[in-house]
Amino acid sequence: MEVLKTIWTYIADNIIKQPAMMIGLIVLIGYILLKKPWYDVIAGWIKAVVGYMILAVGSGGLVNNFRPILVGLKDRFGLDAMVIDPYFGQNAVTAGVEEVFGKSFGDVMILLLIAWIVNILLVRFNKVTKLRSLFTTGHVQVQQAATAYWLILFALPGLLTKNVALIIVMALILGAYWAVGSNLLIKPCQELTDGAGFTLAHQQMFGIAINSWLAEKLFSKGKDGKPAKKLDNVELPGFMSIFNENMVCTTILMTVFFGIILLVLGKPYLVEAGFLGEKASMLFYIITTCFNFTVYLTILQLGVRTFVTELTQSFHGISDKLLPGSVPGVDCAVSFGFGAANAVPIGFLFGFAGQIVAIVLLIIFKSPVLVICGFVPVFFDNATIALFANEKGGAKAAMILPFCSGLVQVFGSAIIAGMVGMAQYGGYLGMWDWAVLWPVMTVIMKFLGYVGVAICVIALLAIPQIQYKKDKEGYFLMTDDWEAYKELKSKKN
Ligand code: ASC
Repeated sequence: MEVLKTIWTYIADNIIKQPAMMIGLIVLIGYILLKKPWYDVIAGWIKAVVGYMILAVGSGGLVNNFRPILVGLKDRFGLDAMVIDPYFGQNAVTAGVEEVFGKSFGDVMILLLIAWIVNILLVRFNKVTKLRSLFTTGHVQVQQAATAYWLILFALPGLLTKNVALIIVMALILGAYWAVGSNLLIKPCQELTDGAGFTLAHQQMFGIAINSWLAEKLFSKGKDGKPAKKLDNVELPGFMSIFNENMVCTTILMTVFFGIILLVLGKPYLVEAGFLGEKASMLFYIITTCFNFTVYLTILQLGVRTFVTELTQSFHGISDKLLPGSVPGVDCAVSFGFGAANAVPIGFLFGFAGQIVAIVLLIIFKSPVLVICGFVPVFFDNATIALFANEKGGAKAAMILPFCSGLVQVFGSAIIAGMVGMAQYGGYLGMWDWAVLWPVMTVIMKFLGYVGVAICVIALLAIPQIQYKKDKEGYFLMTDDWEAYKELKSKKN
């Protein structure tokens, strides 16, 4: 047993929790199964790992540079608030799970392994389950396993003394959530990327699906019945036309936005917190910091371009031989390499506006739990939602829907984290699915016990069945052969 645990810890720490190595391994296996010459296998593996590492430099740069600025607001104004951010959420679980439930964080990693096996099995038997996608984003799986662990222990405290039942219940719900959520986004991703052959496996999968649906239903046609204008087609007049260029647009928007926040934080605070040298120029500090946003975003997109083709080509090996009809589920940032580039900063800003409105309302109504925006939900969730909303419903959808997402991220997180007692440990995951879907499931399980667990799992697993019923011919074709799928659709229209 000890030996198995050591092996698992080694694999978990070095591969599963490291998306670059995980993607590399998938590419390696895929190309070997495709019987590619060994040098192509090695080259593909290197491009996949390096590409993903580049992506991680971009997204890590964004997170590490801009998260402290947002969190700084909390310190600057002495707010006793919880931060909604996956890393703060994970810290809260690590700090609190032992105190509140007498459980150790180590159990979370076992949960992750078993839930992932559930995901693989659900895809392996896709003739029955109709599930086609495999989670590969280990770092978010760790954060989600940690949060799910807490939520489920809160809902079903009877499981505290039943270790095996606990793991089974959790793995079923989490594994089903991974498989069903990423499966929901296969069609939107194929449409966004014109058949690149991946889906998203992240923290706002239901959020994207619901917002894409809303975008289509509410925004796809203007008042005159014509298709709504997409962000890429909005031609701005006069000096505003400089916003048409993505790099310029992102830089200006972010400089205004973070510039204001940095000014609000003020030089004395920035110096004291170690952001800025005492003699340094505030003006140039703002310019450098804010321009870095565009730099990291551009790096991120380069990373995506480097590894996506390798991943999707090699995955044919896996989907031919091991998991028929499946696609890999990847980080939401991968979608930033596609669609309207301006949707990314626009979604971020409107999501932020929504979060701020929600936070002000929490203060006005004297909510017992106060929230401060975390960079990861406000940026990665809302930028991604805007990207997909723009595809389906155009520019208006790309603004209004992220704004509403900002509201629900704050309200949902405040309610659930207050209810389960995570708020007092300073953080909650805060991403869309964890602010909306998981709170709903937690309440159902809290009130209905094991019946509630059954309802959640059955409801999740019913979703792909409904998707399949609605399009039996196209359902598996869209992952097997995108061109043939498009032909089928155009014939039908
Ligand atoms: C998350 C998380 C991150 C980011 C990253 C986006 O949820 O934990 O580090 O989003 O995955 O690329």
